[in-house]
Amino acid sequence: LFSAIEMAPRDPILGITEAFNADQNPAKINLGVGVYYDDNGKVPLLACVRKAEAILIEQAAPRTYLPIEGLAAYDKAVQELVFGADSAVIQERRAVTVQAIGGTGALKIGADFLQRFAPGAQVYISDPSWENHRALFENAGFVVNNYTYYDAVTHGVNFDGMLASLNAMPAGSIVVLHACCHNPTGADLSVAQWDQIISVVTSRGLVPFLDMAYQGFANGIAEDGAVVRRFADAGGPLLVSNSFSKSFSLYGERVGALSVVAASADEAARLLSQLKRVVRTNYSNPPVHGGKVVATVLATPELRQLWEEELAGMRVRIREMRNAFVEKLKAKAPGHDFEFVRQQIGMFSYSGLTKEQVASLREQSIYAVDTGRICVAALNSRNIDIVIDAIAKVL
Ligand code: PLP
Ligand code: TYF
Repeated sequence: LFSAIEMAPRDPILGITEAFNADQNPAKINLGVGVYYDDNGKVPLLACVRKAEAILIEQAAPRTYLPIEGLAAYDKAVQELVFGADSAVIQERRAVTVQAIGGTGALKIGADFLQRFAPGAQVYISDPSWENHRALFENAGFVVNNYTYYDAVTHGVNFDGMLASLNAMPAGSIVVLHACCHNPTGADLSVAQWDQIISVVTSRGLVPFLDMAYQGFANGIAEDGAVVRRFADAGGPLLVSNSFSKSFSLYGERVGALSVVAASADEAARLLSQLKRVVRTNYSNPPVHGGKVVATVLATPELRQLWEEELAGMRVRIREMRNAFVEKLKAKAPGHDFEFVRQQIGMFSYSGLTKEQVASLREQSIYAVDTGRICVAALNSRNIDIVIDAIAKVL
């Protein structure tokens, strides 16, 4: 039965971590995977999370099954975070939210749900996008296409190209959009550009699927979430996957959610029943701990305040690293212009480094993605000079 099975290709990003882990050089640096490290090079355990966990341990609650759609307090808190507590979609009970196993799980529930009710639609993802977007929607049975997004010359968005792509899609197509902190490029749309995108998506009858894995890492929690609210206000169907892996530094707890906006409360109830069916036939119900931690933080004013401060700290530190990267490279490699790294936003930068240059960096035990994507959130005051020297050398 199994003898003819071939090796599956490695995940291009997680494969880098495997190679990094196997590297014996104590000075190795991993700029591959999208994980936030603090200035000591450690993945932080946020103080708001520690405090919420202390409360939960004190409660010593039994570990019963959660409902299929997850912890009610979590779903409510997520919905308010994503859409705003005073939003029309919440007031009118048109939004449904199910807890998911990370942002990936949320995308998967959404993909399976759409495949059931829009099997003929095609999916469009940005060129380039997070690698898993394509695989995930293909696995759910969709044909996946690219829409124009990145402009390698400006290191920003090819906005006219993106609009042209959207205008060429058949009505009913599913468009996966990065709500903020585009992965892998770090190139985001401006507020005015989003307005145009929302208008085209709505008027052409496209189905927007917003993926928000980095809320709070661009300009702030409310600022980054504003695009979701504007889509919700525009009417029409809307799917939103969100993840707390990065914003709560809870990667391994797998905490995310899928929210879907319906046309009416009645439609929303029917959608929820179908989403629950997808969950039930995949993993029955989600895990308890991460959802409780996030729900506790979001619903407890002091902890929520602390979270917002800690998230702001991560956001500011990444921005400092962008500035340091640009300034230091300007000094070490004056013939090269990396000013665009300052304009890019979130954890990543499409640095423009070629595959060959990335390979040369790896010989110095510095790991980046073949595409030239580097995780700016993995730079710190101790490793940045080593990275800059190595980049200057390969340029
Ligand atoms: N979507 C994007 C754009 C991402 O970069 C990630 C990164 O992990 C995810 C979804 C998945 O989130 P999670 O790790 O919570 O599954
Ligand atoms: O893009 C990244 O690095 C993060 C982490 O299959 C990640 O989103 C990468 C690959 C993957 C799952 C998560």
